[in-house]
Amino acid sequence: MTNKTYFIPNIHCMHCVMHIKNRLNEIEGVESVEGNPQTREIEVEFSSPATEEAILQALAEINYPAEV
Ligand SMILES: [Cu+2]
Repeated sequence: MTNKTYFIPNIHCMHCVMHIKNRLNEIEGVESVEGNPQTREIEVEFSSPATEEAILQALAEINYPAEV
């Protein structure tokens, strides 16, 4: 299990966090997604077959790119 925290500048509110959660939970292997609209951070727990690359790509696709 890998645990990663991403800073996502485009997060403005809980709605943004929910949108991100829904999208990342579609990825097979993503175990949990927690987000904080105040810090604009998303914490993702995942394991195979999910990859960090797939998570970063999904975030970019919905216009919430992570700052890495
Ligand atoms: Cu929002």
